[in-house]
Amino acid sequence: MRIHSNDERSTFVLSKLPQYLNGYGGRNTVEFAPNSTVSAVDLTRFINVATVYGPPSSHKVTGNVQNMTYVQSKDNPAISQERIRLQGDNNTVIAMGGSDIDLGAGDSRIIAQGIPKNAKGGAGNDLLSFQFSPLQGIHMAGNTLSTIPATSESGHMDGFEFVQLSEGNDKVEALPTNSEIQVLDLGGGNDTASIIGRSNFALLLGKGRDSVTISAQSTYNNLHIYGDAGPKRIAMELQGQDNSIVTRGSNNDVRLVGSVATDNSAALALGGANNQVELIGDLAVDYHITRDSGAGVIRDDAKRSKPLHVVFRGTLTEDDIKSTLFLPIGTADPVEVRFSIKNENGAGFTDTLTIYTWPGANILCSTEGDGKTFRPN
Ligand SMILES: [Ca+2]
Repeated sequence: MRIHSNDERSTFVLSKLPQYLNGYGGRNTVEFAPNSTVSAVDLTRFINVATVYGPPSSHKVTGNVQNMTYVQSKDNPAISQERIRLQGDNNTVIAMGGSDIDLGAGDSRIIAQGIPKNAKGGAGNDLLSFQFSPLQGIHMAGNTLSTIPATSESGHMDGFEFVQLSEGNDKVEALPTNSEIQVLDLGGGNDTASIIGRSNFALLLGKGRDSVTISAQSTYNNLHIYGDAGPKRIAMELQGQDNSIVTRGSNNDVRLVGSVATDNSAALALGGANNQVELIGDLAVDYHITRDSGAGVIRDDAKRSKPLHVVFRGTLTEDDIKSTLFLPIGTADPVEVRFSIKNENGAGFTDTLTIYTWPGANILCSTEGDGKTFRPN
């Protein structure tokens, strides 16, 4: 059987697999009829077809295709046994839970509706997305995936550089230290993440009231956390260098704990006002602050010998900064260093950063506006 169509947007409803089907122009769709008994689908038989809805009885899907979306049939529970083996770039598989998918070479994605039994990204940059999944939470231990709360649903994943969660309130635990994940995107919503730190990794918190714990099982560097609007509560155990936390909303609560095993460093740029930072142990911190940052507080536990570097960003110059030092009254009291930033119209100082630290603490300041470096007095 050979089928040709000249329509811009055609839908072909098939009961059997054609020798080939060419949709020509437009974005064409292939569907299999509910009574179709096709058990193996070769996607290369569909030319100029953007989307294929799988047959209800399929067990095997293959093809070296590009820019194609394959949607698993929802109607047949046997579909959870489906084996999908693709090659090529920019393909999308919309998969029900339990499926067995290998995206092969090329950059492609799985939009998962549940935990896949087996998901392989293969070579290229691949995305495993739970953006539209009804799951409340995902647990990743090694390369094993399971649900939170725990059910019998579990699966295997590897070869995914990007993992994406939903716009709802997600929960994610652990992170496979032996996987290729570079970016974990929690999406919007009030998310909770408990993650083992790994190098060259970005955690995107999106909007919402998120709560994150990063623990260290071994040294890691270049772990970066980005938060959009909404208060973030972040506890991070550092064991390595060049890590960072950047947020855009106010009322963040950040706790950094430095491991004794390594030199530790992190840069903080917390958006908005009323940020609370706690520094535990020996770690170098660059704290970035801008005008209109409101009040912020840094509490230092005194064990740190590495510098705390306050970087005044934007047009701020040394003349815009006033520092005040309050010496401790009792031996158990901290030194208080308070920075105030001059208003834009020059009428007084308002936005303040208060640092509670200890005598001898290494505090350094610099301004972007005039490029000066100074110490508080
Ligand atoms: Ca989310």
